[in-house]
Amino acid sequence: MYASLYRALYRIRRLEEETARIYPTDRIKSPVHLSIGQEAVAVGVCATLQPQDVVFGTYRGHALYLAKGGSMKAMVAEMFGKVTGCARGKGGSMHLIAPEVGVMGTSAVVGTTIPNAVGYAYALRYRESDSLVVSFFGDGATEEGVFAESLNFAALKQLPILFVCENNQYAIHTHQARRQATTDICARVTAHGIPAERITNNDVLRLFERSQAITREIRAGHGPRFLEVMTYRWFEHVGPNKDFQLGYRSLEEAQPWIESDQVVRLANLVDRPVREQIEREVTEEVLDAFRFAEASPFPNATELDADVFKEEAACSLI
Ligand SMILES: Cc1ncc(C[n+]2csc(CCOP(=O)(O)OP(=O)(O)O)c2C)c(N)n1
Ligand SMILES: [Mg+2]
Repeated sequence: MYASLYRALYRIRRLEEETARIYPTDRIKSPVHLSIGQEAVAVGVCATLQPQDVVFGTYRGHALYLAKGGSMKAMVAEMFGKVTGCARGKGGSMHLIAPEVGVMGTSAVVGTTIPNAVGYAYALRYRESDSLVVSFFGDGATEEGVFAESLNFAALKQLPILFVCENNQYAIHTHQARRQATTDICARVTAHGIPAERITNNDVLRLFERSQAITREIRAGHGPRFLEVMTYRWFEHVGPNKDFQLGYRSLEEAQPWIESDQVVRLANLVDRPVREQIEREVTEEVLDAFRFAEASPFPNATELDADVFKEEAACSLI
């Protein structure tokens, strides 16, 4: 298990490091919100999901898309704006989607995929499916009105959904304590009748263990659950650089998170030959994905208004 968790973490880290390296060349045509430092959240939860389970996420979605099984080639091509991208080059990094593996959508508009996820969970309940939905969002999204509405409805209908708040403590440059009158997000959630718990330290193994137990309960029909995972973004809010010189946060604050890097932690739990093989394979996969994106064509101009509106609901996964 350590080897598979390490591979999942390392894939995301290497992909995003390469993204940061390439970004200044302007071959990537969309903004990028890196998740370096936060990989454990998507990996720890997704490792406990079944293929037919679905996830919804945010513009900081590289980690989630990859952890749930999205194609790396299609993701990099999407960032390059190429027709081989997962949204045929129209969505960019902030709108990754791979319904074939249960990545139902990520969005730039804060909080908007939370009610989408609840709606999907309602459909699952209606169809008596034993799949479940996981809704990932940031601490900032918990300030959106639709967050409270979604919790209420999910609790009322006892829907098969796990809410995962990736609490990196910042919404762009503003700390949670300067935005929220009560920063205890779990307390606000339990007030809606949903059991909630906090993982305080980005611990991928603890998260895996808790997510396994919690998803089992959801699948058994016990209704929605909530996990708040404390984590930390190492890079700037958007873009390929570090931003500790800006003054809204300090390198000292980041240091404990960097020292407890879950990628390094898992690397140390895997035998050296296995680790080296994983690193070789992943590095080749990452370089291959960038070569694929580079070699792919841009969409034809005739595609401009294709796939932007669909009359029938896509329910093939339900
Ligand atoms: C509805 C809406 N309001 C404001 C914004 C501007 N905005 C973009 S990212 C962001 C911060 C969100 O922070 P959080 O949810 O904690 O996610 P993180 O970036 O930390 O992953 C804001 C306010 C937006 N995109 N959508
Ligand atoms: Mg945040």
